[in-house]
Amino acid sequence: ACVLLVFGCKESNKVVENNRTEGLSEERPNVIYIMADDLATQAISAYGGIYKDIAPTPNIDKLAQEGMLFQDVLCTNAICGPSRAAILTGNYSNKNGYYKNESGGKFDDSQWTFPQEFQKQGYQTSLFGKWHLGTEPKGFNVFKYHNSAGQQGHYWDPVYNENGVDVKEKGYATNLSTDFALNWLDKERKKEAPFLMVLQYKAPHRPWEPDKKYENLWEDVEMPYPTTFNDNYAGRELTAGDTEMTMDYFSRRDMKFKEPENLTGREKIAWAFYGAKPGEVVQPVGMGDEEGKKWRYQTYIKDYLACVKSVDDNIGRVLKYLEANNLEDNTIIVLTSDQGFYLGDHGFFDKRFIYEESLRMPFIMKYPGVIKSGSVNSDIITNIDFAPTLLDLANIKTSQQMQGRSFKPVLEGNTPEDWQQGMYYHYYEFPYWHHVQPHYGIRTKKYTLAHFYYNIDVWELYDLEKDPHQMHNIINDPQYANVIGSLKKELKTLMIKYENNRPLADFRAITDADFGSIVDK
Ligand code: SGN
Ligand code: CA
Repeated sequence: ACVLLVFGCKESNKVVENNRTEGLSEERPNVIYIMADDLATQAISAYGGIYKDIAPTPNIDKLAQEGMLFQDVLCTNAICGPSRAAILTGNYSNKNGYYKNESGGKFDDSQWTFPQEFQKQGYQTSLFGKWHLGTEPKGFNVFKYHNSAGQQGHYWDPVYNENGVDVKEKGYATNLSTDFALNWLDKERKKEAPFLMVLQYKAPHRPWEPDKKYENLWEDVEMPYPTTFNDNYAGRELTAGDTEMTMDYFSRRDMKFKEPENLTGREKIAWAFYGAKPGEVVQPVGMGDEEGKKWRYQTYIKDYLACVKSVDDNIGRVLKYLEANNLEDNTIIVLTSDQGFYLGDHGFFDKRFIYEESLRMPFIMKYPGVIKSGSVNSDIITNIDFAPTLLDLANIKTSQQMQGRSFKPVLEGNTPEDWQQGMYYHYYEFPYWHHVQPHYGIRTKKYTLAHFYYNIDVWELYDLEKDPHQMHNIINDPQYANVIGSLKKELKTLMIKYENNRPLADFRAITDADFGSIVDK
């Protein structure tokens, strides 16, 4: 395949029409897949929201202006490893086997993944940044991934595994991962072949450590509060009301308390994580409850948004590189996150719930000539649809079975008539971290219906048109009896379709399969 590509097409990677070989057609665009970790749509100014003026993201916004911004890309299991596994395989957790982060297990890497297919079809492939599947990445000519803290990585002086060897680097992770990526683009890859570059930032994941230059960006500013900041969880006491992800659960490390000197390894961990358990609250001495809650939110949101600022800056570097090297026209750029995140919404941080802010993934795609610039789409798309779409756009045919479906027609502005009108969600991890009850459910344009089942039996229904902030669980409202009936039917149909229509005991057994604990970290 590479030989063909040399034909006068250097950087454009277009195979000359009459030199086609089987399996290849004329378009061989490059792909840059950028995924931040725990990046919420609320933190991206292109999506609007309360921080858009105070903490704008101009480079991500530029991508949106030149491409398509997706309003309803949803995560099938809103947590890191499981989402990544779903993205790589195009399959739900129950098919790819990676249900939970804290399984102590590993992604079954004997499975097909989309980067392997790109590589097989003659693409130069690379991965930089976070991998977090407990394995060594497959399908990449070159990789350099975060290999400390259980592959969560560190913000400062992180250890990366570079093609099988651990290397400790000096500097700030978001900048470093971009340096490695740009270096590969510029100096290392074979320029006669098209490329797939996967660039996955650790930021803005916990513990939200900003680059030095952004540490005090908003010192004198009081950040706005989300509408649902003071949610009292009425009608959801056993679900949203029984978590360890409210403003009460920030640790000393999160709140940037200064570590005492002379602590031993174990003591350091105990000190840093104080606050993350029930009953432990971290705030300056003398602060009252309400003031303390606000103070914790302010510390958190400023650090979080400062981490996002570095992500945005570094995306700007990538865009500049493409521009300067005449790579813009034939390169697809994706910007997404492994799931959404709560930025004080419902009084939370973290993710996991089917509730909107963690379910919704930022997703922006640019592909000049194919995607109309400045377009916005609101079809329901999920993270298992990414792999088939990218392969489709690269004209790679595969016999691999994926549960996801290509949304290439959506990108071209022609949503198929039979496109999905609802999506199936299922989260399995419990109780660590954050004590969120395992649940499954269906999300349509109008409703969210969920069943929380581990050691409770609670159904919830939200009317997204009347109650977009999901404050009113209307499962017992007789007016919705018919709606509930038909949603339950649709949910069942999806569970059968995705081969996950199993007894609750089976799901609970998945949750119970061994998991790590706070101390192990
Ligand atoms: C760590 C975090 C949790 C977070 C999980 C999962 N705790 O355990 O807050 O929910 O990662 O994140 S920390 O204090 O150790 O940072 S994920 O991105 O891997 O899903
Ligand atoms: Ca994540």
